[in-house]
Amino acid sequence: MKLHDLDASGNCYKVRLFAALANIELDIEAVDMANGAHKQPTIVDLNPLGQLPILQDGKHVLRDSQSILVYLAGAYGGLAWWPAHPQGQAEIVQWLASAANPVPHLARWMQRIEELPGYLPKP
Ligand SMILES: N[C@@H](CCC(=O)N[C@@H](CS)C(=O)NCC(=O)O)C(=O)O
Repeated sequence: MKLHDLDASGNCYKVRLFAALANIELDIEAVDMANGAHKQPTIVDLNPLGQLPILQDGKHVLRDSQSILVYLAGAYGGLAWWPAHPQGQAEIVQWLASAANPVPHLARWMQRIEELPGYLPKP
């Protein structure tokens, strides 16, 4: 199973971290993003967005870190990582959605917390 990867990428790191935790072996293929390799046909044919990570499992190609995490957990992680019941699955997707865009989410949470009376001291 091949992961088209960028060492410095947080989205790629999520996938590498989970694979390590769940003992899933990945063949890591470094993509030379600094020289534009992610916009070349080798990558764009797999992901028209020209973004990393991309997972290739045989003929199966996935192009988003959240979907790759769900796939790895469901296909290889076992029940410890991907429960059988919809409630547990939905809770996992809920956290993946929150983590998908951490900076805007964090800004919104901070704004809401500030609006709660007495929660934070006013400067
Ligand atoms: N939603 C995607 C975002 C992927 C993404 O933004 N990847 C960055 C590296 S962290 C990238 O490839 N950027 C290059 C570009 O957008 O041209 C995911 O979660 O995998």
